Amino acid sequence: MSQNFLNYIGGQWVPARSGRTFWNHDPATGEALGEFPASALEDVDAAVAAAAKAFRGWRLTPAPKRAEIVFRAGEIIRARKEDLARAMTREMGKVLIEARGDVQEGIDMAYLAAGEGRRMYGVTTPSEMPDKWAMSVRAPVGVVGVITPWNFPFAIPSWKLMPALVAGNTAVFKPAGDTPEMAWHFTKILEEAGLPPGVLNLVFGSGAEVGNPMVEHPGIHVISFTGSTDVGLAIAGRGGALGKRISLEMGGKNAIIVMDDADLAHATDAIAWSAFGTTGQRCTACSRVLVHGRVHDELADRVTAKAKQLKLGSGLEPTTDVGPLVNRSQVEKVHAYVEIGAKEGTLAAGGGPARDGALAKGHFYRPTVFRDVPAGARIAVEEIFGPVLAMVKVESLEQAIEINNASRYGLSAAIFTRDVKSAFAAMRDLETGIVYVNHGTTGAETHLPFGGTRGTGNGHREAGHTMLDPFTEWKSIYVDFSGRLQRAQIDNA
Ligand code: UN1
Repeated sequence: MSQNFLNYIGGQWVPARSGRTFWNHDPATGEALGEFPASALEDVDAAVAAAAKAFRGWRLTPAPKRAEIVFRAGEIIRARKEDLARAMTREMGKVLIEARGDVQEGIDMAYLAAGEGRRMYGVTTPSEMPDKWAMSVRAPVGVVGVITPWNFPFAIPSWKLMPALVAGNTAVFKPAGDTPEMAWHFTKILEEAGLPPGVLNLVFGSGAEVGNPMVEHPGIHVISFTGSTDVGLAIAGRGGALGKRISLEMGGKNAIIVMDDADLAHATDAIAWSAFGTTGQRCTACSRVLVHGRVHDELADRVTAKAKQLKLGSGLEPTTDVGPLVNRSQVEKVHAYVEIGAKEGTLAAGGGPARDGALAKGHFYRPTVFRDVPAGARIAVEEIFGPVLAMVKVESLEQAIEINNASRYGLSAAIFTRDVKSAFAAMRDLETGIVYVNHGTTGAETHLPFGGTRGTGNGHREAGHTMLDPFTEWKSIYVDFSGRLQRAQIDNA
């Protein structure tokens, strides 16, 4: 049963001005799910105007009151967790337990961000002059533009929009074309929670027709983007030239290092979960294992056996381990890499789409393992964003760390070892935004900063105690109560 959905602009649910629409589809069955406005510049203009208007009142609403609305949204999300998770699995394919986890991140983030409404600490410091008071406070930036991907269609909008709104900004939100329905639920819930009209505006459509006009729009002051490195860098270039603040979360090529003293059964479970969970479509997914030469063959055998056991199917089936890829072009991209990999390493599991029986209608791809892959091979270096794992032999921890740090990306890395010296050296020397010890590369918790180095980001961190940083300006305030001219750096020198 399909449904029609509308943009949300200035507190009204409205179609695209052009009347054009697009559809989202169930990647497990190909079924059309819903019809959404295919918006364009004029819709972005309307959304920015509504956000600018709403900013006047919202920024003056006390932060604890703004935060209460976000808290209420968390309560609504919690009450609807199961329905939201099912809608997510239908819309983008990940298995139900993972979809529940994605929704849970939204709940966690709502409660965490709501708490900031009663903190949002500033800093006071003594003035160098007598009878003068000095402090720094956070101020909202204005209208923020939020552009989100399909792989975490609830968690990622939560990381961005909840802190942005608590901080007193208003927002224009453009979700990925593959997962508009989750963005609709997210927005509807905030409306129900009591968000005033215009504070959050939802505009569906493509990157070219909605995303680019947002980046160009003089009324949008911050762009917060999660997605591919190529698109992110283009946004940074254009937005930077226009003087905007651009906060980016982009690709990853996350490695798990396995030392020869590691618990290989534990490492195997963690590798399989990190590499094939969400069908490999996490920025944090493990796509390469840097394994000590002494245990490479044993670990490769174990991981291969595990990959072959995983059951493909609809994410709604409780027995399914791995759901479909999100769309056909992802299948094509993944398969192109697998063909490259076949020339670079030894194919040990998977290696092609799965089309038997009920799988024929969906975008399924077999969990794929390559062993004996050279560290410089394309499948060991480039982001694939699918269920493809490259196992690379290393001779030492130093070599593993060097390979990890030479990557274009720097989101997450992990080490399996029983040796405290290796663990602490890895914690110190791995140049990624997230490091795990005896744990896979996925599963970041919302109350720690999330983001990466090098091609993964541009220095910003989302969530955690850093959540307000992309969405606030620091304002330093001096209050002189001396009643006379006082000249800093001069009268007291
Ligand atoms: C992402 O893939 O962009 O750490 C987000 C994790 C999840 C979030 C992933 N909590 O794997």
